[in-house]
Amino acid sequence: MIQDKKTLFSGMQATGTLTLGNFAGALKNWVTLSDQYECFYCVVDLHSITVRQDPSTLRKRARDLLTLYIAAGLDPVKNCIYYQSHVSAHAELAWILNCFTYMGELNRMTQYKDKCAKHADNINAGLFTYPVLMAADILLFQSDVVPVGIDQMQHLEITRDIAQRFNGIYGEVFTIPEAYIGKSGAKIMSLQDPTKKMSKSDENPNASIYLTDDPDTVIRKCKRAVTDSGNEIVYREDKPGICNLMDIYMAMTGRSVAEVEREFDGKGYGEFKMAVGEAVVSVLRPIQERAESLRKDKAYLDSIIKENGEKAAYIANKTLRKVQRKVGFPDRIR
Ligand code: ATP
Ligand code: LTN
Repeated sequence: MIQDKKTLFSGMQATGTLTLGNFAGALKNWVTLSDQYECFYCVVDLHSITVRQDPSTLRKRARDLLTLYIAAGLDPVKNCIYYQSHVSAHAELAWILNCFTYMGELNRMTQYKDKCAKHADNINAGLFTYPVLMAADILLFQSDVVPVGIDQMQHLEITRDIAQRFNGIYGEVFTIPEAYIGKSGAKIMSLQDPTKKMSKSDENPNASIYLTDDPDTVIRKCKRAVTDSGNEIVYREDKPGICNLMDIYMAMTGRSVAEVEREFDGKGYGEFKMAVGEAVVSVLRPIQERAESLRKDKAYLDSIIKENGEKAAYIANKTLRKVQRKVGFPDRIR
């Protein structure tokens, strides 16, 4: 098979309900890019257990996440949407790459430091080697591009370093991937504290808009969003609350800073917040409706899960076998 398209890989953890940050920073771009690339969209459930999870909740969230990928507009026939835990090559390559990654490199990861501070009672080895598993995800598929939010840039850098190190020893085994960061929405901040990233694991439900929020909830959260003193809608460093709402509005409507400033020239915060809320509702509503009908079609979802899992495993195993041969593991006897 001659493949003329480049390869795209990305994933999300099934650790909670997706937020507008996940949508604006990642999922929205996945949909935009999906026609141009051969795409793999993974529900990274192996990563999820680096933080303690309730088993039945994790299983449900993983299925909800996979459903949302499709509901957001990813065609599961053209794109390979699957569970990481169904493809054992992820864990196998991660082990090998662990042996090509230095403690010092992992020690510098800011997400690791943040998670340690947040989960001081469970600083496990998986949390530490999390970026190596992420590198394995990406490198297994010889990915060219990885669309993520800005917070994942450091993990992309270490992935490139590991791949280059491996290639330096064994020859051109891995494609060196590039991050893709969208023009708007790459870092949506908390609605309650615009200096902090909007995160699905934030305890305060008013800090995040969830993709499952109904219209009234979305509007209420936007109205209550913390804003700055003054009343102008301008994109300026001393106005982090307004900048964040503008980022959300731009990500939802595709408009530029200048267009938004012009649109709300002379208007107050109240009117602007209402417009942001309405823009979010109009994007979320169709996704929620599609998710609702998909959830009812159990047999369809199951068939997608099975077929895509098998396809991902087939492709991933090709890279894994090559790596195993390179490092000197014995050939399989057929
Ligand atoms: P958690 O709170 O469990 O750490 P999270 O909300 O940070 O999760 P992830 O699963 O780590 O979400 O991230 C999934 C994708 O969403 C990644 O590409 C990440 O960069 C992106 N993303 C997460 N939060 C934001 C945000 N606030 N703004 C933009 N992109 C984001
Ligand atoms: N660490 C990522 C999730 C993730 C990922 C990946 C993203 C795991 N493996 C591979 C892109 C490509 C996060 O968003 N927290």
